[in-house]
Amino acid sequence: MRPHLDIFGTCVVANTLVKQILFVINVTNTLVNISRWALTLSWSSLARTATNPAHERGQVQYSNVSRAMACYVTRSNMIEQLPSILDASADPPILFDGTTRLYVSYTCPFAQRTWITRNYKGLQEKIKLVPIDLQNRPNWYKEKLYPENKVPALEHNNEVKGESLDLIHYIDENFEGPKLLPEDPTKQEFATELLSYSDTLNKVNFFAIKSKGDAHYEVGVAYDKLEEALAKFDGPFFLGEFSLVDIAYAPFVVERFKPLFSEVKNYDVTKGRPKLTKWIEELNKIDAYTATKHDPTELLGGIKKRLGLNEGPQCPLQDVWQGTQLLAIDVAAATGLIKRARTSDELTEKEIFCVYAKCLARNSVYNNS
Ligand SMILES: N[C@@H](CCC(=O)N[C@@H](CS)C(=O)NCC(=O)O)C(=O)O
Repeated sequence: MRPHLDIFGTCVVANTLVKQILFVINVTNTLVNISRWALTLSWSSLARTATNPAHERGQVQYSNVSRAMACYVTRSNMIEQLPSILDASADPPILFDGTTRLYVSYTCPFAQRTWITRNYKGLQEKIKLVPIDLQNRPNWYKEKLYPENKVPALEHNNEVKGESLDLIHYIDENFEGPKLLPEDPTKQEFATELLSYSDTLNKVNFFAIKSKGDAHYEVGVAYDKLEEALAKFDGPFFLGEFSLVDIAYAPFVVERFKPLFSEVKNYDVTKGRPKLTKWIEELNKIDAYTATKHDPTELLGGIKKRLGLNEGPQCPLQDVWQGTQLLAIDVAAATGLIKRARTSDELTEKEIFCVYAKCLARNSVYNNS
């Protein structure tokens, strides 16, 4: 009988053990579920704080936490299905029907500024993106919507507004979402200065890329100014925290100038500029921005083609065109002088010398070719 009792006893102990293990598993499961539920509750209430219109939020101000959450909300919305591009054959949307629309081109850096602003503020649902084919624009765009016929343009409250720098301010001030300009007056003043400098930087850069020399000096001065500006406040961005200023510069510097200078002029704009390097690194962590990036090969290919940089570094076609223009000026000047000489208008010695020198130069060019 004893062995039978032992087996029975062992079975009872095993049964109790199994029950205890099951109990522990159940309790753990319940705890996990409770914490998940609590987490969802706090995320969604924070998300609501960050994305609801100001009047729904009442007096709620954007704290650091809600600001961070807004990014989270924006991030989750980033998996946005981008609408197809409208070309000349496309019908217009029902204009001025109360829908807020942002007209862009996926490759336009000016439009990209407004698109990043919209994304960062979590306005993907509120502001509908309407991409336009700039090479084959629909007529209704100019005729019925925006006579300037450029992108970006914003259709809002029965009005159409343009100009990227005005629009990013407008979107920031008239829509909900995290504020993209700090309250601090010193920072605001600096923002105004930097936003106006962005146009200068663009001109200097495009000019330098098109020029035949290396242009490192002029461009270097401009990027030193940016490096200096990035050191003014504590943080990787121009005003410390991410703002409209970063949005104004990012599409140009990160995706266009930096790779273009590197490829066309063999010049690394970030070399010896650690703050600029860090700024680019940090920008590339912001989904509201990265979601607007375009395929770099296609983007740079398009710009090089427009700037006439595709024929190689010396661009012979451009040389020929410039030469032809110079020749035309010479011919016009010479014809003028001949006419004056024929009407017995006295030419100065200098004028005669000029004609003579030009003839000599022309002959030597022809003889050498
Ligand atoms: N100053 C304007 C410039 C906008 C602009 O030049 N957009 C270009 C595309 S990147 C455009 O629409 N070009 C068409 C055209 O000039 O006909 C802004 O900041 O919004």
